[in-house]
Amino acid sequence: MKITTAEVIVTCPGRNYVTLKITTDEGLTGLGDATLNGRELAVASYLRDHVCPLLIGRDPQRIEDMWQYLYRGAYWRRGPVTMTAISAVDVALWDIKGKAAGLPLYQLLGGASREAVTLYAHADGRDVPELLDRVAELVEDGFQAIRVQVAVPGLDKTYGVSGGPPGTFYEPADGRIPAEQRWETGAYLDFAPTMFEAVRERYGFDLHLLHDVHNRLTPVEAARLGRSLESFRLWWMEDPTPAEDQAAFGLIRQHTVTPIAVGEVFNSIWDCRDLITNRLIDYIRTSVTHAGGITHLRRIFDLAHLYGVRSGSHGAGDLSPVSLGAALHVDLAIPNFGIQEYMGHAPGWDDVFHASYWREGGYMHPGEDPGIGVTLDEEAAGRFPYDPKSLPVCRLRDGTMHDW
Ligand code: KDG
Ligand code: MG
Repeated sequence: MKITTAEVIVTCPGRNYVTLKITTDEGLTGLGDATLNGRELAVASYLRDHVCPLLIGRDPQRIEDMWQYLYRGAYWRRGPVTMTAISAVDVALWDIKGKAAGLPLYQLLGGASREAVTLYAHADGRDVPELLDRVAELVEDGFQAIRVQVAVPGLDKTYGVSGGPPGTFYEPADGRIPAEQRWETGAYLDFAPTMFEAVRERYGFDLHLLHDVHNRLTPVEAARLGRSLESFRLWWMEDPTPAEDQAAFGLIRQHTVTPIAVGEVFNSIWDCRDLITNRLIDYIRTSVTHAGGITHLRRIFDLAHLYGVRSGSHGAGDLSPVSLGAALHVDLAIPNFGIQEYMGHAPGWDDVFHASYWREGGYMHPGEDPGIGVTLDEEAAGRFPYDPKSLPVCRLRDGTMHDW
């Protein structure tokens, strides 16, 4: 079998998505998600200009060799743009392999280790009563694990708060130029326990609660937050500090037993290694789209398994349905699956993408179609042209740049 074409499709059915489509001389096609939110065209160019020409004529069945060829073969390697491009090729080749075998991908990964994939959904509120209403809707819908985010009183905008119904798409902001948000750590640290207190008071401890700090704290502030939330028994506290400084997690760990999840911006096993092997985190958030595709993500999860760390893949709405489909196959197969983020996709996504995956309450399954089970209607994709957007940036009250 040989690759005959490799095309990049950029479309915006509610959000911008970049999809790689690989076709073979046997008429099989495979899709991979190449979306890097707010930097979509950088990956599209990396693929079109530097990667696609290398694929033509190669054997799509040699997935591991292709991965090594694109990773080791590039002197300027790693980084989000390169690794998102490699991920897309890898996922598209697994899609082809599944179709060639006539099997859903999870069967090629060793078969199902569970009946379905447990999800966590997003609830947010402009205040605590609004959060409680959103949580109620999700509980009604069957979710047993919910990420909760509430606007910090006194701040104009808080990360993760849309004020809309569950799954509302609050990022990116308005256009090419990033919106600027203000941040006040003290107000957040004082306020955070009150939202968990309210949810626990209403729902007791049957519901799993998660929270994304989104890199806003210093290590000692994160330690204080983790400790202040211990009695609410979170499933995890995500990205408490920016993960460039990995030794910081040792400090957080010394002070709190609130579980920690990190890694949605990681691109390779090298980013994850120290946090995993030093047992500084409990969940690794790497995704099939940004951490080298199925081939590399499995390697990360295998390492994590040795150290009792479980998966908790990033699944925000800026990762495409192709990404979600691929993630569900991995989630179903690996031994150390933890939880899968589920945000859903903007209304209209299914005009462009068709998926065999299905959801029942708080569970999903990738379906039984051969390969990944997600297809793209190119004619429909053409009706939703690229719409340039940027993620916001964040400053402290005095104007100092901070982490968003
Ligand atoms: O593109 C950035 C988003 O995917 C990110 O802000 C969402 O942190 C996020 C999450 O946990 O879903
Ligand atoms: Mg996050």
